[in-house]
Amino acid sequence: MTNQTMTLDFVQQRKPRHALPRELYSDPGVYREDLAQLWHKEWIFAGHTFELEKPGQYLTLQIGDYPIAVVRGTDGELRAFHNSCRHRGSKVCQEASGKAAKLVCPYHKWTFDLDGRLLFAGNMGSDFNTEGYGLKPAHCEVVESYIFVCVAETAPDFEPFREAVTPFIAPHGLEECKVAFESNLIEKGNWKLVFENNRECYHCDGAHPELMNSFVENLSVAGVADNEDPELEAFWDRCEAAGLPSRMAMDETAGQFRMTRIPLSAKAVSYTMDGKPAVSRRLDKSGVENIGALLYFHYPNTWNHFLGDHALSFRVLPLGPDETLVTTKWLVHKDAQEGVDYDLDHLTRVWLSTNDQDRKLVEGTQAGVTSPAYEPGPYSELAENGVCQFDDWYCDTMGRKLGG
Ligand code: 3BY
Ligand code: FES
Ligand code: FE
Repeated sequence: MTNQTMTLDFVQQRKPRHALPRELYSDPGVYREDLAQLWHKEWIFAGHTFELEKPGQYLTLQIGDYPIAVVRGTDGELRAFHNSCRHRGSKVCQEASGKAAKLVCPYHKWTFDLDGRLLFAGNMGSDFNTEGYGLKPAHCEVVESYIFVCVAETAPDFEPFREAVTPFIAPHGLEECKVAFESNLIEKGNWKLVFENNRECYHCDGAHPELMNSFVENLSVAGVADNEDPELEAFWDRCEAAGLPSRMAMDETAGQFRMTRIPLSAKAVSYTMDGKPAVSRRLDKSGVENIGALLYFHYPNTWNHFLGDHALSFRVLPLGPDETLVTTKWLVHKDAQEGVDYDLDHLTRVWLSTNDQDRKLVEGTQAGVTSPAYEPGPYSELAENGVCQFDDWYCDTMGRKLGG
């Protein structure tokens, strides 16, 4: 059986409103298909434009099999390249991020311009033509500071997502941001367990004491409760009147992305231990003090929170069938000074704790679903519709791509 037919089999075996069959979380052949059909084909969030402000600044990431470098050119353009030298294949940019006048391969010093052209290759003889040996480009799009990369030959249409997400993020002033702190967490679990865990807060009361100071799960926001919630409606009206789109918008085609604004708990305006702002300099210009949290996700690799005083971006990258890298960035106004406008511990405590608690939950689940005795259990009608929506997206998308 090929990886394709095996993966399609397991996708079709999935019981509606139940967790996925074990193999979808652990089988190396399924993992290869996840890479082939999703990670090597979809738009993947790489980082933010404000991390690459100056010409020559670059960041690198690994998208499945593909090492990628995103580089700011001398012309101000951002470009994504396959980070594989056209001589004998060495990674050209070896650091997670950096700045260089030219991209010099560390192996035999082939030297590439910031736009990818090969400028210099020593000892190659006088009739060696550098043309045709430039770094191979990958697709690259930017929306409201979010850099997305696609390694497929033909990329999916980026425009529907751009159109939907722009009005939500634009008022949050992301172009005026900097990264105050970054954490990189390796979770010993399949990437789908990482995302499933993010799509529910059924576990939050028991697992996230720090987050629960400010976060309340609102089932109406999750799209579960049929009855209208007058308080939520009033909150949305107030935010929208101040120019902040808030009512949930879901990708109607495939359910690949969603935006919604949620109120925080009564006395909280930020994800801090005391609920007070972590940063004195605000990001948005709405003039409304309590704007809750704007949440947006884009499958398969990012979820985000935008608050009045700071924002958080999360990037998921698979490292293997049972290993996933989660990168979290705490974004603050670029003029905010550490120690003056914010205290790093006050800013990061809640999500550093929450991420680590989630890591343990994911790792425990990976260990449990690998058991031959594991049987996919039912999702809560009330509290697990988000997880179910993620699994539906995964199974529908894989089914469609594998011709099921
Ligand atoms: O990011 C979300 O969608 C929220 C935050 C915590 C859990 N989850 C439901
Ligand atoms: Fe890059 Fe040789 S592999 S210069
Ligand atoms: Fe959690």
